[in-house]
Amino acid sequence: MLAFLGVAYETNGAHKAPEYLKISPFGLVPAINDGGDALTDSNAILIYLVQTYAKGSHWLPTDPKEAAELRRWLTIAACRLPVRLWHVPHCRRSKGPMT
Ligand SMILES: N[C@@H](CCC(=O)N[C@@H](CS)C(=O)NCC(=O)O)C(=O)O
Repeated sequence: MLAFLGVAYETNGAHKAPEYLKISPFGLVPAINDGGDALTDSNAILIYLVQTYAKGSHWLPTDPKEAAELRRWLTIAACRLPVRLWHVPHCRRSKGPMT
């Protein structure tokens, strides 16, 4: 999303490192630190990025039906896909499906 929006960013692959755990206490990705403001969880991050860097763009529709469609796919990605992927052996995580 950052690349789509043309926002410069740096990545840090050490998601269990003490510095990263200050931003993301559960040690999960994604998490961002935007000018000192830390934020975790993909859906929250996606909406924050669009509202901050692309306000009024097509990425976050205001039409109720289009907004509902967006929320539907965000929900599917966050809730249904991880549970479905749990049944695919090579996608299985040691801690169980994401909830
Ligand atoms: N609800 C969180 C889920 C975050 C999550 O489970 N991330 C996984 C990767 S998709 C992770 O960090 N796995 C590394 C680990 O468990 O150590 C979100 O949507 O951001």
